[in-house]
Amino acid sequence: MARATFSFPADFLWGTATAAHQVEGGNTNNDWWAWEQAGRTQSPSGLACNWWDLPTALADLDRAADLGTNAHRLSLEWSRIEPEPSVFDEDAIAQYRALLEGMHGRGLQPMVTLHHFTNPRWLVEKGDFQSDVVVDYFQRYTKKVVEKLGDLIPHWITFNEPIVYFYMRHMAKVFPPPQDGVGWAAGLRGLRYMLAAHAAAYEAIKSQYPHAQVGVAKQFRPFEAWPNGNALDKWWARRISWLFNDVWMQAMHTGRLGWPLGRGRIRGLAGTFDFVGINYYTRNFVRFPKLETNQWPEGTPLSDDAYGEIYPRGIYWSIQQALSYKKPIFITENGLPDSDDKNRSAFIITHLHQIWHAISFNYPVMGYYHWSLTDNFEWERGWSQRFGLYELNPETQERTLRDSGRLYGEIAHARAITTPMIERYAIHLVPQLLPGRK
Ligand code: IFM
Repeated sequence: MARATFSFPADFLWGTATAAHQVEGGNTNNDWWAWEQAGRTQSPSGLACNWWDLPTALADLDRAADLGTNAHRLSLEWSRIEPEPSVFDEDAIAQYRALLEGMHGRGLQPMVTLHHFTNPRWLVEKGDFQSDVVVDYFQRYTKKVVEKLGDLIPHWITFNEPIVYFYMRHMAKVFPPPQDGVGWAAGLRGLRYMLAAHAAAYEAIKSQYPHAQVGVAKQFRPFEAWPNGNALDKWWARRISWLFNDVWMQAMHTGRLGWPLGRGRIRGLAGTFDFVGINYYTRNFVRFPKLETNQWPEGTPLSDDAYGEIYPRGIYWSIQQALSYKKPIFITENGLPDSDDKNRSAFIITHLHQIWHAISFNYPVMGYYHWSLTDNFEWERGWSQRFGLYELNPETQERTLRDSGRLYGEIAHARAITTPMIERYAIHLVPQLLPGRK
């Protein structure tokens, strides 16, 4: 049988993704640091990947460029840029400028996230997303970033995974809480202020850089009723799916609040996204009346730590969900914890194959950012999960390219998945991806 090559468009962006608190280290001025010191994470972030040391960060960007990637997504740490209310740290901003220039110099197009799960401590004291003051503060922080760094940023993400943030803070209670408390009602209030803050940031960016592309990194996830579930389980799965996948997107799309956010409109919110950012990891099975089950039917392929099911078809499903917004689509995160690197190569091939399939139907998927470049600090899970294309030893700071990292590099260089790659890195996929090949 002839060799198959799954080719991607020449202008497709091949990237990796990181977030400030997960890589920088020494972020003492935000709510996570305090949470870690209180023993609420499996281990503290510590020095993380030492990215606040500029040469170390640039050396990792060299590694990203060596892989053949041409894009990188990172986030800015608000508590470094604005360490006290309305006091901006010009040195910190200059360091981010050097980092972004370093990306351009290496041929890596920046995608920059303004808020990735962390809040300055002073903002927490003011009630963070429980208080309307957050909208003005977030807009002022954004304006400062736009003024100082906007010329270097073609793609912006205002918020990372707002619904995950809501769930982890207010329902699972494993992320640092707002001072005024957690729970369903507080969480929904927080989401409304996040939507308003997103709209304010969108306006701040677009008024200075009308051609900048602005979006949200929204986690998408299929929720299905447990196999053999009854009608109530199926109804419940649809409700959870609506809450997780649609509520935020619909609000941003229409500017109107629907169940369960409330009623009415948020001024300036409608249509405030130029692309859909999809973070995709896994699928869940649910049973009424639980919000999420960390259980899977017998035989389900799982990643380390039962972080989630390995379900490549779900990325295709997510792309289909995003299509209804009629905007370009970026896969802003996708990856898995796999410390022995036993599943990551097949994971990368099968997920990219699903994206290739979507592109072959002219679905507008413009780029893919693998989570993550190196192992990093994984929030409440500390250092227990390893998502890196590069293995990182947090004690010695030594980096080692994993086989799956080598594969991702070969794919990014070739702009394609080829038959020899499949045979070399994940031979068991041959019958599925190359039927008929001996
Ligand atoms: O590390 C996180 C990231 O911060 C948000 N999306 C999921 C990743 C893996 O857990």
